[in-house]
Amino acid sequence: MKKLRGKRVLVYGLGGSGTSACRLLHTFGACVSVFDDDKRFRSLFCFDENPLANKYDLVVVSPGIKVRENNLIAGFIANKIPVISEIDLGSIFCLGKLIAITGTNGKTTTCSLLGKIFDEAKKKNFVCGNIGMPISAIALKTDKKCFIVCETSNFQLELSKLFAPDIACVLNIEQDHIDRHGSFDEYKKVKNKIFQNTKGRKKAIVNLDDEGAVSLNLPKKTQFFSQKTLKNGVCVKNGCVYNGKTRIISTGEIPLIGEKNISNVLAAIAIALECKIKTKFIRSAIISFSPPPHRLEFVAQIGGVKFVNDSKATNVACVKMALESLQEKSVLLLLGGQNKNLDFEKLFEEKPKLKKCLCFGQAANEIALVAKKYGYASEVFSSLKDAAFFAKKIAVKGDTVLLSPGCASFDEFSSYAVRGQIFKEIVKGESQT
Ligand code: UMA
Repeated sequence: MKKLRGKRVLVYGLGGSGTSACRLLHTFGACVSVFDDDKRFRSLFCFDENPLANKYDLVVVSPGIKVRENNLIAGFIANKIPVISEIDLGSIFCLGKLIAITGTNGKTTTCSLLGKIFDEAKKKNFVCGNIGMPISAIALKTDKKCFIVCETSNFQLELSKLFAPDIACVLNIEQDHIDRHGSFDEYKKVKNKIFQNTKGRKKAIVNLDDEGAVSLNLPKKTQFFSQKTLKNGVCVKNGCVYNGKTRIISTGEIPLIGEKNISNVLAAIAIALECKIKTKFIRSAIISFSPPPHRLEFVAQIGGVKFVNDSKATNVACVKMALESLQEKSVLLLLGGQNKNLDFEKLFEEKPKLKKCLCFGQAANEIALVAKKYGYASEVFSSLKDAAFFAKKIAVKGDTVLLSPGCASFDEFSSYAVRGQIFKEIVKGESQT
């Protein structure tokens, strides 16, 4: 696979991953053509209008390409052309220790914390993948001594065959991306691909407390971490994190909100220890860690009303987690966006403490109907802006206005980050109606 000189390779999808893949392939002498369903790319000199008519040696697919019912991909496979994912391509050129972290929620937090632990220990590292930096973009900067922390999404795993992390970690599995995969079973099957090449000295590290993660087809020698006491491995005992008999840190020193975040920290610790990082560096990195934005991010307290931005909560499980973690009594919850065929009953059937649901965007009516079924008051808005301004108007002292949408942002915004930013601007009065 590494011999690419003179090979005819098609890159499908020209976002950040696709363009980085093109550069990498070009560096190794491949003859690169490109295809994108967005016809604006047609003017590129290497754009192939009819890729099925040409005999490619290899096709590299970007994560955003939906594989199910995609005639082009089905055509390549039928023509026996090898089809791989962008993480396959990038990872085979990476030197050093490759660490893949997946899970429905908490991936970015765990990867960022692990990167910080390596920084603290002065170990060269790259934090890449779904977090934003394609692995193909950093592959050639790696060396034998470095660590590559790859946030790994289902979209990246779906077509992967060659991705073979030295450490593969699963944080948790909940319902997500059902619109793309068709069913929860299929979603889990794709998640399981993180272990498809885990053999020999390669390690699997898994959250023992998460039913979904444990239900995967785990490699024999999987190493677990848990918030309950374990004989071996990273766990919590009497309010402190231990690795076997060695005390690492008190849970009170962890500057992250919520139980799920404790599990994310345990994962980062277990991986760091596996990479032989000293406890003192792990500890200092955790204590000084600030979580990435848009995750239960405190925005402001105005007139006794607390505003929290959790725009990264793009699935129902994440909204549940936000409400459990905050434990506020009077919440105005902003929910909505583009539903991924997720089941909102799972949120309301547990009777969360909510004052009102303010539902916005494409999924607003659908969510409001479910809320009503469970006896919750709700209002429907066409946009996040309208919902947020309304929340500001009706909130009274003691309320918490929480944006934890449970949906993708793409009906209204280019990303969850833009959605969170706009919410913050509205809260701070920097955005007008
Ligand atoms: N395209 C098609 N056909 C399609 C779909 C897309 O041709 O059916 C084309 C688009 O016209 C566009 C290109 O593909 O030109 C976009 O490719 P892409 O969506 O793979 O975009 P990238 O910029 O490469 O971003 C991807 C990830 N995007 C997705 O998985 C949707 C980014 O994750 C990731 O940060 C980046 O690679 C670097 O590795 C984003 C994401 O939303 C943040 N991830 C999902 C999530 O976290 O829930 C999985």
